[in-house]
Parts: sequence; C-alpha cells; structure tokens
Amino acid sequence: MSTTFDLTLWYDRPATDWETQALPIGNGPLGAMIFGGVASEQIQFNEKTLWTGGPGSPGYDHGNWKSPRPDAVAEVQRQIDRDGRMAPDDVAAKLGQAKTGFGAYQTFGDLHLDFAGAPENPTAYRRELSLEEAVARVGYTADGVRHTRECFAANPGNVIVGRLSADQGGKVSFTLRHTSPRDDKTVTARGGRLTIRGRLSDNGMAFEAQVQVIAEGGTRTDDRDRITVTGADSAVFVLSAGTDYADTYPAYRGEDPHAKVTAAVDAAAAKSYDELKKAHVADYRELFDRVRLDLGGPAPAVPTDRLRQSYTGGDSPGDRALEALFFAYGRYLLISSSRENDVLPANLQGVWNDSTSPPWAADYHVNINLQMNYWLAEQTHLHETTRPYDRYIAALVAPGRKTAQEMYGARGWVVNNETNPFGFTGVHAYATSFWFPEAAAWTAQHLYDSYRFTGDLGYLRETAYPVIKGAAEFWLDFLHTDPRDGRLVVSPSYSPEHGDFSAGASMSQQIVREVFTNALAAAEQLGVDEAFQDEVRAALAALDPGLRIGSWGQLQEWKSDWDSRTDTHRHVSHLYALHPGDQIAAGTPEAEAAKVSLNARGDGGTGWSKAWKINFWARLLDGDHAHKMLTEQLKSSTLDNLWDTHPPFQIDGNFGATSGIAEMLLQSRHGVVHVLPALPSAWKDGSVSGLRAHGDVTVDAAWKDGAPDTVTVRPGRTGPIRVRSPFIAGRYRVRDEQGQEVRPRRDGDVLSWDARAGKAYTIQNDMR
Ligand code: FUC
Repeated sequence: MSTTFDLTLWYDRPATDWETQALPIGNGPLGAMIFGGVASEQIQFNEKTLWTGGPGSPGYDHGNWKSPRPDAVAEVQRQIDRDGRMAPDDVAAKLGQAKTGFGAYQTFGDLHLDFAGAPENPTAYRRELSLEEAVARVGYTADGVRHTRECFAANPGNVIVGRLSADQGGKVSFTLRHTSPRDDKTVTARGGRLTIRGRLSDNGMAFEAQVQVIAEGGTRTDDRDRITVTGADSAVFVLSAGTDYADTYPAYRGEDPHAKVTAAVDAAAAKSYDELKKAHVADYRELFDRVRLDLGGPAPAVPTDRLRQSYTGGDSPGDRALEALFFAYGRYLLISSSRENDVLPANLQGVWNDSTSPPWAADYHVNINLQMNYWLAEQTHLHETTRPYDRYIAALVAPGRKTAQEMYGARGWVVNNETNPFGFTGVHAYATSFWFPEAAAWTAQHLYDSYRFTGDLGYLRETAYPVIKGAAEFWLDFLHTDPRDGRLVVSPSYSPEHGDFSAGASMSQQIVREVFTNALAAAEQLGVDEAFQDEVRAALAALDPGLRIGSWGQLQEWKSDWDSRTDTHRHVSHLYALHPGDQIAAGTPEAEAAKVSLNARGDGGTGWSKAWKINFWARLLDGDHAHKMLTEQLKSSTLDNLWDTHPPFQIDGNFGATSGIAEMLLQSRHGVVHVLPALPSAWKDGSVSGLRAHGDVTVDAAWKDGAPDTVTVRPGRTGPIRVRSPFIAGRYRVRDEQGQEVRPRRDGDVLSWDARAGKAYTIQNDMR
C-alpha cells in the first residue's frame, strides 16, 4: 500500500523565522533547523543533553525542601478535611519552595554558510523536507546555474550531514562559521574542521561540537574561527556534538565529549556522502515505512504553507493531503527526536530549541506533555522510540525515592508537575502547577501500555514493573482517609492547573486506581510480591474511583459537584479515565457524562488541548467530532512548518494529533481490536497499514464510501483474538493469507477466533 502523493513539506521561499518557517531534522540526540537562505544558509542545531541547571548550578536541591517541614502536609490535609477546599496560593505558601538550579535546555548555536556574491533574484527556488527520506533540500537557479543543498541527521554514526552542489563545475563557494548566544565557548578552525568547545558557566557542563568540511575541487582554507571553500564542484560538511551529561543520580556527569565527537566526525568524514545518506535513509525508513495512511489525493501542487492556509476541513483533496501529511509528520518528528540510543526523551520542543531561555525551559512537563509525546509511539509502530522515555522515567526513581521519603513520608518514588534531566522530583512555588505527585503514576502508565502492545514479559519484568511498583507503593503510603465517606483519597489533590485544592479530585483518583490496577496485574502476571499484591487489593477496594456524574449530567472534575457549565479550561483532566486511561468505555453512562463535560469545555484550547480532544472524541467513537478537533488544530494551532503551537511552538500537539488520528482508525482497549472505530464522514475512501494493537497485533484496513472494505490483522502471538468493526454486523468473509476460509465466532460486531502467530487474517466486507 502506498500513498498517492509525496509526503513532503515544501515552500517557494527561504525561511526567515525559526519557529514558524524553518524545517526540522533530527536523529534523536541531535536536531537542526534549516532556513534555506540564498545569501546565507542558517542551520541552528541542538544536542539534547545541553542543559543548564542541576548539580553544579548554585543551590540545586532537586526541588526537595531545603529544611524539613514535619507537619506541613498533614496541616494542609486537616484544613482540606475541615473546609473542603483550599486556595492554591495558600497550599503553595505551606508546601511550595522557590525553584533553584532547575536550568533550561540550551541551543548549541547556529552554523552559517555565507555565499559571497549570492544572486539577488534566484529563480525556481524550492526548499523542502521529505518525510519519506528524512532529508531537507534547498534548490535555486542563478546565472544559469542550478544550486542544490541537502541536509539530514543520521542516527547511524550520530552526525548531521550536508552537501552543497551545482550543476556546473567550480560553482560552490562559501564560508562556514558558528555563532551562539553564549560566551562560555571557544571556536577554532584547523584542517577544515571547526571545533566549538566550552563549559556552561551555570553548571560546568562540558560541551563540544565539531564540523568537518570536505570540498571536492576548489580550495579550502581555515581562518581562525571559520572555514572557506572557493570554486569547488561540491562540498560536504559533517557535524557531531555531545556533552558530559550522564543520566546517573546524583552527579549527572560522565565522560568528556571530546573523544566521542572526534570519533563520530572522523568516521563520517571517512565515508562518501552517498554512503552516509544511504545508511541514514535505510535506518529511517525501517521505522517510518511501517505505517502508511492514505486519505485520498493527490495533493494540489501548492506549497505547504498555502495548503495549510487554505485548509478548511472540508471535502477538498488538499485537505485530505494535509491531514495525511500531518499524521506522517508526527511520526517523522518522533523518529527525529527520540531514538533507542538517546539518553533523554523528546522534550516540550522535541530536540529543537534556538534559545537559552526557551518557553517552560523546554523541559519535561509531566502533567500531560511528556506523556502526550509518546501516545503515538506504540500505536503507530514506533516502539523503539520509547526507549529513552523508559530510560528517563527509570532514572527518576532514585531521586524520586528521596523526595517521596523526605516530603511525603512515603515508600516508592514520586515526581511532581515538571522535571529536568537532573532528577528534579520535588516542588517549586508556582501555585497552580507546583504540586502534582500523581505524575509518577501517570508516567508509569506508558510502560505498562508498552507491555500490552508487545506482550514482552522480559520487558515487563526488568523495565516496567520496578517503576510501576514504586509508583504504586508511593500511593499505598500517601493516600488519606476521607472523613466524608471513609474512602481512600488523594489529599491534597489538585486537578491540573485548575480550581482549588481539595481531596479526591477525579483525575487523582483515576490515576491512582490505574497504577494500582496495573501494578497488581503485572505482579500477578510475573508471579511476584504476594504481600504487595494483598496490600494493593485492599487499597483498591477502599479507593474512591473518581468517577461521578454531576448535577448537569457532566463527569465531575472534583469529588464535590463544583463544575461550571461555562468553564473552557484547556485541561480536561477528569476525563483521564477515557483517555489516556481506559476505565471509561464508550456507550456507558460515564462515557455519556464525559461527552457532556467535553461539549461544555468546547472545541477551543491550546494546541495540545485540541490534540487531546481528538483522542477523547475518538474514544467516544464520534469520528466527526474527532475530525472537527483535528480541523480546529490544523486551522488555528498549526504553524506554516506544521509545528503545533500552544502558542508558542510546543511539540506535544503534533504527537497528540497523530495519536488521535490513530485512535480514529484503531483502538485496542478492553480486550478487543476495534478497527475503524471512529471514521469521520469526511474520509470517504482511504486505507491505513501497519498500525499496532494490544497483544502484538498489526492491522491494515481499507474503506470505501465511508464503510470498511477490508481489514487484515497479523497477530505476532498465537492465542485468542477478538476483532470488532462496524461491518462485521453485516455480511463478511474471513480468510487467511492462503485464501483459506476461517470461521470465527460472532457476537454482534465482534469476531473471535484462535489466531496463529505470523498469519494474516483478512476480513472482507461482503455487503458490496
Ligand atoms: C502544562 C500546560 C500548559 C503548558 C505547559 C508546558 O502545564 O498547562 O498549557 O502546555 O504544560
């Protein structure tokens, strides 16, 4: 199956703005933004571990209280028990503490390639980003010469590679130099190699980047801090970068980056450009090509910025093309910012940041944002991209245990609203976001979900379970008995960034219930920790589940019926149980109540909020409303380079939207592989291949005239399988890949049979 159009973002003029126009490439650890200028090319680049803050930064304390506050939490709990609520400022005054040494993600600076005597009026200008190959290109014609540039970030060898060429000999001339907003570095040029090296004055972190310039023909000269190529036929540059960051508590430092960066650049410089590109494209395609989405086409031949500007969410082929491109872009961005050999996961901006003080420090917000970054990973067949996420969460356990003990008097581990690469697991002082101990359990959700997708027991035992168990242990110790009804509740509890503190806000309860349920299921599955299992069972029985239907039919956000019908807050936290959780199934009274809440919240919000709403409506099996939210996101929360905007640029919305589209096409909650559960009427004909479902199942589907046509499921494991799709209630036929008819049991629109690993079962709609 293949798309009927090119998955390429393209533009007919250079970018002048980093955030909205430049195009991102990345290999996980390294990222770059390409502008495509004619007189000067700007390549802003990043290395994901280059962070201020943490050890070495004055006063760094992991967010743990600087001195003990023995009764502070209990005092807040007593006040909430007495008054039912407490203002965020009052809680922050008792439990908060000013942030010190949190730090921020840093730009590594910019490479500039200056072209002396560049033409004023080039023709046939085009800059593009091919999502099929993960290669950025720039081309233009001047004085009868066609100039072309290509740039890509290769995971094999950890390098960013660029090539400049022309269709006539001797026409490639430029000067390459580096700039950065920092003054704690030196730049030297020797043998065609630029070396940028320094230590962050904030925390002493060592950083180094090297760029080797290789010219074919012409001359190459070093000049202090720049390298000039004159009259070459073509030229290649190879960049690598690193720091001495390590994800090990408490020092967070490892080896000096010099040897590694030198070796990476030496190795790449010894290869031909074609070899490097071939290895890169093969590596990238191994991941990217697993999934294809075709919503019809072909795309009109207009640049991507105009395609987006003319998008209405209506019936035009251009609209379908943009939606399919946006879906593919989410996968591209994840592959480009999170790879198996990465130390850190994708942050609020993936791996891209041009600043020394980016919005929210471009950190790891864990009251939805980091989690949202990975919602698409398993569903869209990018399991490998979750490794740095797993690694990062596991690295929070050690500092998180100290915070749990010191601040909460609890076992297990905890992290609050936002964190950094240095185990910031405590609190800060900003009243509406400083307190969110539920984050640890929420971050652990993805690990259990990964197991449900792959069925990999080794992963469950070694990687997921220790993290999940620790997150559950924390809540075994820190739950509070609600004097109102004797149930176990979270207190103080705060529905993210909204309202007052209280006891037992819905999201808090839903998250704790989920981590208990997953911890128990995992322990049972692994046959371990019986005493712990008993403890969890007892707590689950006494736990308030946080699912209440309120006076106007809404799902309550708090244990008391405080919801306002006119509240359009961007967080819709009380619907956690619908998505990303799975405690609410479509068609139940709670799902109907979720619908009421969602309608009241409206179709607005920040980019990520809209993306979340695509997922909610898909889970409610309302494809048209899910599509409406996608439309809203593309119309008003997407930039010309198709980055999601909060505003400002924040990458979670890209990832959340791709996840939402996947949820419209396939869901696998509650033990059923549900194919095309929320197909919108705007998507008349199309196909998708390679999506993943729980139980190690890969799914392809095609639809015609708005109805499923064929569904193929490929189980990776032998055992019972249940498949649901609307057309199964009618006439259908099931065959294996040899054309043999399979006779499953049917119950309404659900088929079940004993599937064999490695086989492909195709269900054909016979109603046509
Ligand atoms: C959450 C959101 C904000 C923003 C920030 C990075 O706290 O409430 O809207 O996305 O993360």
